[in-house]
Amino acid sequence: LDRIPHPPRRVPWLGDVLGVSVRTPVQDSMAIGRRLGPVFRRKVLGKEIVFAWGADVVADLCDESRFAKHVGLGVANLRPVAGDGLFTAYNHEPNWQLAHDILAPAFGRTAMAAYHPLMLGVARRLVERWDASERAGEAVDVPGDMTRLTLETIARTGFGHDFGSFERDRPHPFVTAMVGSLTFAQRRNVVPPPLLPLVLPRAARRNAADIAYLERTVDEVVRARRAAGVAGDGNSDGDGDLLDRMLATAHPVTGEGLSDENIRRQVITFLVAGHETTSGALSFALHYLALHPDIAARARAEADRIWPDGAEPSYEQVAKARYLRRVLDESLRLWPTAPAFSREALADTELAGGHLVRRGGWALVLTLMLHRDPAVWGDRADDFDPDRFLPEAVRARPAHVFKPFGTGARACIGRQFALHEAVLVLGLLLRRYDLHPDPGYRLRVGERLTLMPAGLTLHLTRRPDRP
Ligand code: MNH
Repeated sequence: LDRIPHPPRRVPWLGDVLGVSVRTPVQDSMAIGRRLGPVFRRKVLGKEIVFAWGADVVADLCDESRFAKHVGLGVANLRPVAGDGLFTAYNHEPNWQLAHDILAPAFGRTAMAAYHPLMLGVARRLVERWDASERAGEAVDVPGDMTRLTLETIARTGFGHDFGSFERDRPHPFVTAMVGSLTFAQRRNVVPPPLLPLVLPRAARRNAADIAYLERTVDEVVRARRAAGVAGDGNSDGDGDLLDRMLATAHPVTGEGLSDENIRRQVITFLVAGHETTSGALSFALHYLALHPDIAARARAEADRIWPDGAEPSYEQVAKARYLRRVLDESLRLWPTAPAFSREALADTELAGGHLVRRGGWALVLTLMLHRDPAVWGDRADDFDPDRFLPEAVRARPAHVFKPFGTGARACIGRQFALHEAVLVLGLLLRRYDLHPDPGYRLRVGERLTLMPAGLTLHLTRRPDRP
């Protein structure tokens, strides 16, 4: 540990607090990491945290034979909300494997094809809203509207629930409560938990109320489904949506099902994880498309080619939008909306650069910086260029340098869901509108464990030749 560089001025007791911002911890770490190099440490309240972003070190940390997910920092701080739900479960908790086995088929091809018409239906609601803004000559609130879209999408496809986000002027209280508890979880990294009620009494009370609201909401969703009748026959490849599977499916081998308390944690997990990061990814992509008309034109030409005459995209056609997918990948490279993940050593081992790690020792992978490592991405790594994801360019790069969805057994279960939804929506929007940036807007990235372009608005004009 002694060989790993840390910021020069350490304050007794508090550690490396100089220059630390509670609001943007990941972007702060990026600034520090640029100075200190591919592996560095920061001491926060007596806890030494090792950060890694160099491609060779991260490749080691992604080696599943030596490392596994570590539930630490922000993820651990979400345990009061998400408990042993899939995202926050410890590797050794039996509910992780059980829920993974029961829910994985909900993200297979057959299930995804069934979500497609529901996703289209939600996208139509967004288009109605954007049409109205366009007619009124008003700018659209991109993160706000992408959050409406992605929340409705996961709620309807996964749970048959309608939050009515498009009928509301303000965010749904579920979103407000979620943002509150994510922000609080982020703050808990810099205030020791026992002190929280003392230092932030109002925030701690607010957080308890937020969690209670999230729980009441999901309990109501589950109650309504039980009352309406659960589909499926207890067979893991049976039909039904995510909630049906949670309620009715028994494990294919053991016959075990999820407990009521665990289902509550899974529903919160999926409603949050299933929309927040996709919303950010879509928002960043729209930001870059508006700034780069040439790239938008190429993406639009592809959308026009795949879906001519204003026809509605079919499930299979979405996967054919390779350029749109590259736009999305490039947005997730520059701003991976889940900007970090942690890995712990399964046994004593050594990292590239000669750093020894003890069994149980862990490091935070700064995906945000890995994705800009000049050794991999060149000296123009901060520029937006979707052609970095041309197949031959991808093949020329080493493995483990692009990790927006994490890695290994605990990587994102919703990856295909997010990519399908995002490509579909970007295609529909580009086909219908020209996007114009607000000339006064400078990208500001807000953090609440996840990343979001703060205050992003766009002006729209309908394309004249499009129905
Ligand atoms: Mn998602 C895990 C990023 C969309 C549900 N997700 C992860 C991890 C990352 C991630 C990174 C791994 C975290 C870690 O190692 O600690 N997820 C994303 C991004 C998007 C995304 C960038 C969109 C873009 N995620 C989605 C969607 C869903 C979802 C959509 C659900 C429909 N994600 C999850 C779940 C996990 C997860 C559940 C936990 C999986 C596990 O540990 O088994």
